[in-house]
Amino acid sequence: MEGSEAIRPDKYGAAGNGEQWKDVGRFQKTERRGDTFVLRGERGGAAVLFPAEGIFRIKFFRKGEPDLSATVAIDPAFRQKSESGIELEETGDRVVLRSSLIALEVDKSTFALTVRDKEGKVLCHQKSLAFHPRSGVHALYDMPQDSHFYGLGEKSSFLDKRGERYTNWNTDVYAPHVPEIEALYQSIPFVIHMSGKTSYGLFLDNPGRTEVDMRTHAESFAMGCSTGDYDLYFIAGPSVKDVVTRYTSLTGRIELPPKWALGYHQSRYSYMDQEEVLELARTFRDKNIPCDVIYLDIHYMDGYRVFTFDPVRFPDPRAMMKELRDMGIRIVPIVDPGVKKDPTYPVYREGVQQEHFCTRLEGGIYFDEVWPGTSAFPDFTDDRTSKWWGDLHSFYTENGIEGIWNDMNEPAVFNESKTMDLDVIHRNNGDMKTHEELHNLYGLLMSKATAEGLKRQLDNRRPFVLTRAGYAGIQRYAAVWTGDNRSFWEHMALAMPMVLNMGLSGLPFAGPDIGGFAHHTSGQLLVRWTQMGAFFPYFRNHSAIDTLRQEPWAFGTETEEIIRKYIGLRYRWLPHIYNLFQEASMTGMPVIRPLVLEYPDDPNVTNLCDQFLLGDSVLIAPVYRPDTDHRAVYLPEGAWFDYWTGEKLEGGRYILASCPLETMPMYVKAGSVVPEGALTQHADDQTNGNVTFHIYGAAARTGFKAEYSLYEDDGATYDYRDQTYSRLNVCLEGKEGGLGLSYAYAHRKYEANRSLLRFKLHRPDFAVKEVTGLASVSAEQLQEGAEGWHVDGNGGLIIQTADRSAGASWTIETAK
Ligand code: MIG
Repeated sequence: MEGSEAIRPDKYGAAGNGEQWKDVGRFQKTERRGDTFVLRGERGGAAVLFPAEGIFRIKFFRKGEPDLSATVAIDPAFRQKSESGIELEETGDRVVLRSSLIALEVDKSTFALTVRDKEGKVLCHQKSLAFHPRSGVHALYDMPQDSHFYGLGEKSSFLDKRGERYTNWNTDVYAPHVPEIEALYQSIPFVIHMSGKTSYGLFLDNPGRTEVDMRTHAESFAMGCSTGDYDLYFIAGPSVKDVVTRYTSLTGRIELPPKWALGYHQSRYSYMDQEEVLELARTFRDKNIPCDVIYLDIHYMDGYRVFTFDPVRFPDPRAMMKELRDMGIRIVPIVDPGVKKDPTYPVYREGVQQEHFCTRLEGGIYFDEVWPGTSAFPDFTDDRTSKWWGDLHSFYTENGIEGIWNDMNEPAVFNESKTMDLDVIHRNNGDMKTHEELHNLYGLLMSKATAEGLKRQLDNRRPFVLTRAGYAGIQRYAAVWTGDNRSFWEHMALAMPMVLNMGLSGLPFAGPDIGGFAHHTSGQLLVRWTQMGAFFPYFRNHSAIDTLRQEPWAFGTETEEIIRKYIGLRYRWLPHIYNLFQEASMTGMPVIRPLVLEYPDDPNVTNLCDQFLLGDSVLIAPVYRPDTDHRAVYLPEGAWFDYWTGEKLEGGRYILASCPLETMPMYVKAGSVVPEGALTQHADDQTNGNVTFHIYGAAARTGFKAEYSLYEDDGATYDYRDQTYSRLNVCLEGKEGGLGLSYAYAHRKYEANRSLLRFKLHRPDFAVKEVTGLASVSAEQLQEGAEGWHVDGNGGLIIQTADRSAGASWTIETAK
């Protein structure tokens, strides 16, 4: 394979100094075209645009005129967009472009770039940028001693990427997922650089092969591409959160998923026939283990032909689907891109006749080997073909299917290069490109076509798409699972930094195969992995053919019991998890977060990735080693409550947590609120919408405040876009002589099916005298649904009330 070889900095010395590499040369002049600035050098130059506040785009070109087109990664609203009001300032030795938040300075003699904030502080310095005469562009950036790196999507190794080097080239890596693997299934050439208290992001929007190297040079990091343009977005902070917010405004945010997609999913390569699938579903229900989805892997198809069911194994898919739906279980079938070469197969025939497949320049379809044997590959770069592919999904939706699993879409091919030949041609809506130039877009475009097709067919219901391959912006179309991991404790641990960095890369809806895909899991590993998975955004147990079965009951009753408990916990926590997804859809903030996102000033957490936060206030510390009943947990500043024992713990230190097999350490921050719903067997069961707001560490002093804003909707349709949702605000506030507790609907166009709301104050720092306006009731009366307040054995205060649109407020009087 040719590519980044050509730009290996260790081969050619510092970029721009080698014989072959040529930089832009001395600055010549600036041309202003409306809101776009073209900076010309002796050789080529760069166009600069300001698509949004705190972001500029600089696209380098070798000669002639810059091409300002942008890839599908960029939200359409920001393609070619530039803000007005940019000031241009030219002095003897530099040109400065000044926007409201940042200024870009170009050194006239070297074309080096310096980015400063409003105060003039240097944020980023691009020392050099050079073109290789054949192809490839390479740039070096300052890397101070205290630099930390995050993002980069789906990569192995630890959270902080300093000292690593990665290639972005979507690759089907069955094995091994080890630290030295530079490329996996997803490519997100976006890196967050944090130095001191300041962070910024760089997004190199190039869907060919790109490289990010934070290892080779002592004081610089490098970002380069092998083909195509150096199309760079600088994204200002100053905090990592600011960078993530801006990056996701540029590349888009997730759509609110259907609630069922947030439940527990069960998969296997493969559940072989209709009866096995039904039996599996019945077992979940018999055993009272919640489950929303069963996956159909490749064996469901007729000779691996996509858009077919095997007539022997699945003689009546519609009846199967109906029976499953009555149990509250959905089917998500796998769809690979390869279309079997078979002149009697309608999809193949139509594809050939309507010219939907990738071709050679010289003419003729590109064929290669995948599961169905010799296959052709749809050219999703053409909107016409994507529409065709999307429409084909009516085959599934007419059978009651609302979710699709896209696999092998790197694309993976059974040949030496493991992917499509680089000289295959993509029509690309008239702007023909080679596969080498567009490789990393293939998976994204397939999932985009799928999501858009499903949407057209689902009549206002939200679809679910799961993908293995993707590129920046994939979050707009699909959730991502991290491919073929193994049932190794090491791979369970690896999933934490991987999924956390995916979250920082705009991709909050992600997760690994729980229990591990290849190799054989054990009861203990499955328990520990399920405990962790219960709090991961995407929660699916999947395993490979020829491995031990790993359904929740596969290892006996003790492990089954613990797994049931943690899957149940996931369902009880769904109101909170759904809320976090809603936040992610609005702001891009990840659902699970590395501690460094919330505690950026704490030097202990810059590379902490064996524990994580769910939202901003729940700390999850999975156990990822065998036979372990204690582990170290770092509690950041503030007070924390042990979720299991209620014990209050001071943060800013390490503690040793006890963790027998049935316990995964979890902590809730003092002053925070976690809503919990009823335990259901599937996420779209709306029969009991009662919610309990758990409030931790209430303090009877002015200044204490705990708040929560609960978003709710039907969890299934797009009606929320027409205001059909509700927002319930809860507030507990310390004041003179007691505390005020209130709830109020800020918006209530959707009404959850419930009669009661409950508030539980865990370990308040006071004793309760009374709650004005409410009766004191017994535990039994609470059980029966009475309104009132009650203090339990641990001193916790429970307040139960009818759910009223008008809301209510009470004063909690404390005993002196
Ligand atoms: O070459 O469809 O990552 O989840 O079970 C293997 C069979 C193809 C790879 C996926 C895996 C899936 C498997 N697929």
